[in-house]
Order: sequence, then structure tokens, then C-alpha cells
Amino acid sequence: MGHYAAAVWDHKAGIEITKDWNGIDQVLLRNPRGASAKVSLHGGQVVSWRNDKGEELLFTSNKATFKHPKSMRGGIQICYPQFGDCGILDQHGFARNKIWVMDENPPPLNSKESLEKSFVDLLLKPSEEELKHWPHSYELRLRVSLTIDGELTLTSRVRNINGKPFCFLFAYHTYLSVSDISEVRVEGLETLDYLDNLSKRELLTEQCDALTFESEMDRTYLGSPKVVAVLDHERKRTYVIEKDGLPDTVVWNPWEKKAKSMVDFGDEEYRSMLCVDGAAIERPITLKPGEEWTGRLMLTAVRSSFCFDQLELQSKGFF
Ligand code: TA6
Repeated sequence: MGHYAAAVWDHKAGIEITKDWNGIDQVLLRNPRGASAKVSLHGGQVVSWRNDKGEELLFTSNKATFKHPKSMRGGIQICYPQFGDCGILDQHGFARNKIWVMDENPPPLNSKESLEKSFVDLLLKPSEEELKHWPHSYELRLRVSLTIDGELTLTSRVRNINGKPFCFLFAYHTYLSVSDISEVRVEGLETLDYLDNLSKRELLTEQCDALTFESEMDRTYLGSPKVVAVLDHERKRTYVIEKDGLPDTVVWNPWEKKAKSMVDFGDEEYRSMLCVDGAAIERPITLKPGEEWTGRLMLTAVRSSFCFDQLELQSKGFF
């Protein structure tokens, strides 16, 4: 492991390459305080995010299948160029089922990004064979970074490599680990319109101040704010989800009946997870030749169950 300098550490210093059970590379990012994140070249999937106490913050099913091309049930999956099963491709698109490559010489962090980061760039480009199924010339670059404070950032850049214009949907399918779903509430989505995926995407309006969970939920909140908070009262932990370029938020818990119907998901595991996905799915994104889109997700785990107002003020630097 490389040397950590007082002010800034070389982004390569906090990086370790390992192989998973199928011999596929995984990249482990560490920060000097003991936090870590692991991303697999299978699907560009973040398979682990741990805080400085080594606590795992993402959910992974105990019954997950680790067999290419199916993505592991859990972590943070890259859903591209489709979300859901409404298009011509597999459910949630092909990106999460492909083997990506690591960019050995990524462009440096830009001035807006903190220098105190360990990061890795993964790339996905279409093969000749794949172009037959989805004939669009794109490059998808995923930068996964971990700050000195243990904040996990995923930045995806989709570029149209001078092919004909194409459009796509995108989501970070994020499985958060929670103590028990009955202890969880989500703040930041009140008064928004949402599509209820359990009733043919009926358009409804959120009436509650905070989301709580007593049954299956599968909703796409439209035009959601930059900051959404997931509060776990039992663990006194709050996940702060900040989004750029991702106007929608998907909230999903399968609950008991659907949990039992999924072979790669334990019957009771719905109690210890919640999906809250930063997404761009209501309106497809269109890229003309040479154009680029960026979607950024920043995840922080805060040690206390702040109320949302405090989090919003904190995220704006009021204290
Ligand atoms: O999170 C929304 C959703 O589309 C749900 O409807 C459910 O299908 C979930 O994604 C999981 O999808 P997957 O293909 O990973 O089983």
C-alpha cells in the first residue's frame, strides 16, 4: 500500500486489486481512516462500502448468485441504457451484466473534486457483437471515489462517440443495509408526484411528510430534490444521498411475498434492506454526436439520525 501524505494522498495509494470467486478483478479503495469501498469489473458494481469502523453499509443478499452474467443481488448496480423491463433489452439494461475494463491512466480529478480521494475509473464500450443489438456508439466511464471522510461518490459519464443520436435511461440501483425496515424513514420526497410501479405506473402525489414502510413499495419519485435522507432510527445512522443529473428517485422494498419469489434473495431479507436509487428515468436522455451526460451520486453515512432540515442545512454548509 502506498504512503499517505498529510494533505493529499496519491489516488493510487489507496488502491488494491483483488479477484473475486469467478476470477474477475475487484478494486478495493481504502482511505487512511479505515473506510473502504470495493467495485467489481463485473457490471461496474460497487459490492461493498464500509465506514471507518469496518461496518458494511450496503446490503448483499446471503443468497446472491455470483455467476456471470447475472449481477450480484445487492451493492450499487449500474442500470444503463434501460431501467425496468419496458424496452428491448434485459431488465435494467446490459451494463450491469457486462465485464468492464479499468482505465490505467484516468484523467486527473477536476478542480471541483476534492484532492483527498482514492478513486478508480472503469470503462464500458460496446463490442462489435453488442452493436448489433444496441447500435449506438457510446463510452460509459464510471469513476468510483472515496474521500477522507468515507463519502462514496459514483460519477458516470456517457459520451456519444460520434455515432448517430441515441437516448438512454440511467439509475444507480442502490441497496442500503438497514437494521429493520420498520425502523426506517425516508425524508425529502414529500409532496412529490410519483409513479406507482405496483399499479401500472399510476401517477400519484406523496401525502406524507416522510416515507415509512409497512408493505411492498416500488415507486419512482419525479423531479426529486438534490438531497434525500434515509434515517435508520435503531442504528442511529442516516444515509445522505446527494444527486446531480439524476432528477428521479426510485424507492423499492419487495416485502414478504415478492421476497419469497426471488431465488437470489432470502425470505426475510426484505427487513434488512431498502433500495433508494438516484435515477434519470422519467425523461430519456438524448445525446447528439460528441455530446456527454454526467450523473453523480454522493453517499454519506452520518452517525446520528438528524432530521432532514438539519441535513439539508448541513449539506448547504450552514453548520
Ligand atoms: O427498484 C425498482 C425495480 O425495478 C423493482 O421493480 C424490482 O424489479 C427491482 O428493481 C429489482 O430488479 P432486479 O432486476 O435487480 O431484480
